[in-house]
Amino acid sequence: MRQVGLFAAVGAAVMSLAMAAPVSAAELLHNGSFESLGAGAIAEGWGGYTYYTDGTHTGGNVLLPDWTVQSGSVDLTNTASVWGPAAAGDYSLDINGWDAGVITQAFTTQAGHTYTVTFNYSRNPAGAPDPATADVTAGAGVFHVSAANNPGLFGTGGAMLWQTGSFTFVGTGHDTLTLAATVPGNGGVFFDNLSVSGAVPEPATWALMIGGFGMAGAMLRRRRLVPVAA
Ligand SMILES: [Ca+2]
Ligand SMILES: [Ca+2]
Repeated sequence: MRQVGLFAAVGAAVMSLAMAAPVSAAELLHNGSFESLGAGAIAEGWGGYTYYTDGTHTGGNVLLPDWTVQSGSVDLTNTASVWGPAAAGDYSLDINGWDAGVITQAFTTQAGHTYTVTFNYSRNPAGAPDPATADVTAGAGVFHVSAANNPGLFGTGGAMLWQTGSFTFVGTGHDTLTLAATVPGNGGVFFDNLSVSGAVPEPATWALMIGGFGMAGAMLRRRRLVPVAA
């Protein structure tokens, strides 16, 4: 019983150290590639899916999974449509649904640690303004997307091309990623493949973890030397 208790105590100590350490390159975002449509989502007449603030689109009452539509509306479009191919998977997002959309996703960060936001962006090949613009923000970090009508950079209908955007921000403990259209209308900047990657452990944290494992091993070795009571 004492042996089991010791294992449990050492295990808990090591686990708490491991949990205190930032995980290298951990993905903090969910549904950043817009592959989850929401249970019961039905494609609309034009082939895609429009999500509104009240969780509705023409095909049914379905929320955009893991994201909150704060204002306006956004579209998800299929890779095989005029609004394709997607940068990753089968779907990508037009931040201008039937009007300028704003979506957010909140996540937990470690205060003072630096995080990296990466994403692919393009423009609606069926009538986006020139340029289509949108802002990606997280903490004090911001990326102003401007996608001009340039087929060399963004392709054409059914043959979309994608560019990569990236910026960093310092975590405050609880942060929010926001995608916001900054032009009106039903065609805007396209997004796909969004990622917020976590902090890399600092040398001091690694030393603490390795020390913890070493201490656990020493405690177990010492315990083995004590004769077991009959
Ligand atoms: Ca995707
Ligand atoms: Ca649209």
